[in-house]
Amino acid sequence: MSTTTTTDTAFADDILAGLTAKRKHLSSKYFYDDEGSHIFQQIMNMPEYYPTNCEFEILSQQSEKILSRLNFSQKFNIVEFGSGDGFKTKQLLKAFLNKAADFTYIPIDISQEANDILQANILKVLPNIDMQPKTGDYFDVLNELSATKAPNLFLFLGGNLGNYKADEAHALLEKFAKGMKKGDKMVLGLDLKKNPRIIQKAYDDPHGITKAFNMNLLKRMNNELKMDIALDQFDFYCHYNPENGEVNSYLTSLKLQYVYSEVLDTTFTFEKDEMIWTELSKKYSLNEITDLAESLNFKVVENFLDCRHYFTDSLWE
Ligand code: AVJ
Repeated sequence: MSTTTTTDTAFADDILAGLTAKRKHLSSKYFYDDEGSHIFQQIMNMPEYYPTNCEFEILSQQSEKILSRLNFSQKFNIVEFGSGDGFKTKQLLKAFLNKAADFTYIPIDISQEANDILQANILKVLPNIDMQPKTGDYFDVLNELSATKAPNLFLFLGGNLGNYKADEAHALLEKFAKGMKKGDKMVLGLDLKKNPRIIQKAYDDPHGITKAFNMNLLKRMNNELKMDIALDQFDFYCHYNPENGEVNSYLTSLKLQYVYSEVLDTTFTFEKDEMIWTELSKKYSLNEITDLAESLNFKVVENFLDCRHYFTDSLWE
């Protein structure tokens, strides 16, 4: 995920709406300013945070198998939504090139800077790749591409879909589907249900890095909305519920407190122990994935799992 993609007013409006709601909430999409993206890198380096390593393993070891299931007989596009630094995608691209696959790699990001960094990273190891990064909105680029007749492989990796509530996830995939033509395929990275302790530890980490990731949003509000939130008066809490596969994360107020925002010209009240919901990270079963795909008129071609069966790169058609 890239750095701040929304205008300041959208940020201000969303925070205002979230903090005036009966059950307060803040959107995890606002975690990723420069500092937040840096903290997320640290999360991905924690031993407890397994998804990154799992997906790296899958793409390192099974990309040839993924390629063989595509059945594309002509030059195709690999279109990636939210590619980050390309660390994992590089494994797939490398394997595809080794098999002499003929494709154009089209990573889409709203941030020009993210695209520049990604391009430099990829070209360093794969200098001969045909790469055409697009800067802009996912769906604008999708519209552009739907005019071309080359087959497309869409990549939505990293388990990012898990941050969307069920109806939002459905709506997002529906929009992807609208930009796809017959024969196009998509690889979705999805985190799987597993021993609840493993999931709990990946989010409630002993290093306090995930806490810092959440608290950074308060820092961001202090800076951008001219607030004076006392960071030590908030704590972080998260909980994995194995019955519905949801990790829900919160910032909790340690006392009754009032915080003023100059930008919003509003004073917010936080009760002692009041929770501000910050993030959903949904974990799926393979059956749920099949149902989700079918509800959108997709077919699951194959699930590519890591050796521990913690994560899937699910190939849909
Ligand atoms: C980037 C959305 C996949 O939900 O696992 C990591 C973000 N939040 N630790 C996830 C995250 C807390 C991450 N995704």
